[in-house]
Amino acid sequence: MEINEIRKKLKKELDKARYEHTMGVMYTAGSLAMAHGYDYQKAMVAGLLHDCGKCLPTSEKISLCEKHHILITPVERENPGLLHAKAGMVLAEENYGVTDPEILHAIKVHTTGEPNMNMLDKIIYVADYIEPLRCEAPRLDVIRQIAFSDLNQCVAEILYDTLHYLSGRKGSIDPSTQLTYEFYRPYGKEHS
Ligand code: DGI
Ligand code: FE
Ligand code: FE
Repeated sequence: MEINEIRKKLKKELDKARYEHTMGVMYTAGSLAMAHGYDYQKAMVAGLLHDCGKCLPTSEKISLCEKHHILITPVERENPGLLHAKAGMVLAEENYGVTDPEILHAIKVHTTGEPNMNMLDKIIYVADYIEPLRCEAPRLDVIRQIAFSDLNQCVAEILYDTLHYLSGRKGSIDPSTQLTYEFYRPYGKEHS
């Protein structure tokens, strides 16, 4: 599918706020790709589709994963919101015709991250957190600046803040989030 066609379809599938966020992630991912020497069109497609599974009912997220034999972890069962990443990967392939394995992988890991991510994974992980409409996270100004100079440090700083945020809320920390933080912690500079 062509990017404009994907946009039209997504506009119907997502609520208004999620569609606006999606546009922000698409353009931010494209810009980060330009800054770091990655294919910006591919980054835009991944950004555009990263939350394509977000507005499905929980039961559908679960059944899509089960149908495709994708493992649902105990933490994902407890916090089914996390499943929009894996369900989104399936939808991107089935309903939006994505075949590029890098794009599908970036969608799959965009919520928790994963140790040793490739450049597209990091671009989407970071773009999702810093897109212009995001406003609730702390120290977004410094994180936005780091994003355009050092992706590994940026991932480390985002995970540090995310784990702090999650530890103050009910709902468990996904092992992938913890493992990703441990992998990227050495790249962090603001907190060591
Ligand atoms: O889908 P978005 O809202 O754009 O962003 P996202 O896919 O990064 O999801 C963000 C939410 O995911 C945010 O509320 C924090 C939550 N999250 C991230 N890691 C974990 C987590 N929630 C739990 N319970 N455990 C995690 O490890
Ligand atoms: Fe998401
Ligand atoms: Fe998102």
